[in-house]
Amino acid sequence: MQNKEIWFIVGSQYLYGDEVLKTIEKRAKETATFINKKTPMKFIFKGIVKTSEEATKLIKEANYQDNCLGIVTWCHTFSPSKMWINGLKLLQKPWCHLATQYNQEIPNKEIDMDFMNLNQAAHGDREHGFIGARLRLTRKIIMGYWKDPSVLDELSNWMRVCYAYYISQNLKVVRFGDNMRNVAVTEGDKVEAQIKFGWQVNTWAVGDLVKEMKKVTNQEINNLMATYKSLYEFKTNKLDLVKYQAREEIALKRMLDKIKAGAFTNTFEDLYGMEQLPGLATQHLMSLGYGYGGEGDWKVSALTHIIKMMTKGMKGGTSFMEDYTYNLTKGKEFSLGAHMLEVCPSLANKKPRIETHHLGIGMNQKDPARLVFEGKPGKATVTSIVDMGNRFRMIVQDIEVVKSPYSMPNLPTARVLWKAMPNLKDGAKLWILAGGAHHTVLSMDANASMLRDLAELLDMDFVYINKDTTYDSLKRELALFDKR
Ligand SMILES: [Mn+2]
Repeated sequence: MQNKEIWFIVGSQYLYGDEVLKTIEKRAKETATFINKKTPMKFIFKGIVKTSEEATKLIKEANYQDNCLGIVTWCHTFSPSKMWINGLKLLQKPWCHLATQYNQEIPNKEIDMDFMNLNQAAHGDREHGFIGARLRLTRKIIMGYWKDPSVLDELSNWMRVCYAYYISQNLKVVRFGDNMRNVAVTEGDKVEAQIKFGWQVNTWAVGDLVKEMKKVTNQEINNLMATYKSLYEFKTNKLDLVKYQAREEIALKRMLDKIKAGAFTNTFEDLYGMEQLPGLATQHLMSLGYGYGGEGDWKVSALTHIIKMMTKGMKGGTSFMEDYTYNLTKGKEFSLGAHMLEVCPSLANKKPRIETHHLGIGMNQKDPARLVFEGKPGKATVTSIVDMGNRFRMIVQDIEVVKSPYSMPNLPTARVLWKAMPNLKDGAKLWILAGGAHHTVLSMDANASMLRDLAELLDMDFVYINKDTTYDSLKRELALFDKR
């Protein structure tokens, strides 16, 4: 992410004379230098645009340069928008309109008509905003003083979204085995997903993975076992079962890296030649940033990877998740999320334990080793992508992960307990109404605003269930989507 670039393009015109343009250039450089230090990507000043030709040339260049992941425009003065039309029509990278101005305050004594002409972002932003709206272009609008921490936060998050968009456009997903038999919500149109999101979703034989597993050496397994020992607490003495997961992890990683894939799926219905469903193996791979989806769910696998990349370096955690069971007691309404095995340890509240247990479901011949832990408390989102036939839909819900009052000593899997917004009863009802899946990405780093921006860039419908969402408002929103 640090090596990628966001280009800063400043709009103006010749009307105010050379002095004004020189001042703007000086200030634009100062602004770019400041923002560059406070945000996760390189923020590079690319020039003052004064004519249609200049705008078009810069935007073509932004499209062409792989390292440029988006452009930020600022109208220090009034910049007539007809000169932006030809350029913006060609724009293929994310666009942010930064509505800011150089000075924070109106200088009471100094202000005169020269000052007004130099500092007229309020004027310029409206002209610039109109052409974005008129061209029906997807754009992020950030308004506020450029040194304000909240503006820099918004800008940083938007840069992360640009990175997520870039990751999405280049993502390969490896599927071992097909979708779980008869399941609908995990299905989808892979061709449309590649057109819209860029995802290349392809299948690979489980037998190829087994072949790769056979090539893994004892030395490689011992090295990974040492890593496991440094990260996790061993609560089993069946080391052979754990070593088998290490073998699976090494083989999986090797295949993914060879193909340059960032995400994978498998299914307990197709484990030919394997003794265990990858549990610990998948969990550790997720903690390294790989996406995962159970039961062939390539949509959630891709999304797990994208959100992990988008939130790289942030402090929370992100995982593949599944809604399992409820606590419906009044005043203690919770959702319990988990999976058979595969929850990412980035959500753990303390050192995860490696345990081995029987897993009745699927083709397991031996007890799969897995990480068991409880999720750390805090605000989070759960996100699902479903295929509605003519459109993809992203559904996001705000949740709050709580410290569990239940120790659940017989539950042999990682688990996360949360309160859904606006409350469990309405939250689950709204989720069901919108058609959200049981598989989600739970993230303690990605907020709804980032996910909304991502959904918009990827051209899908966005449903946000939060503390203020009502049944009536969501009904109306969904009716609008269905008209598309
Ligand atoms: Mn599942």
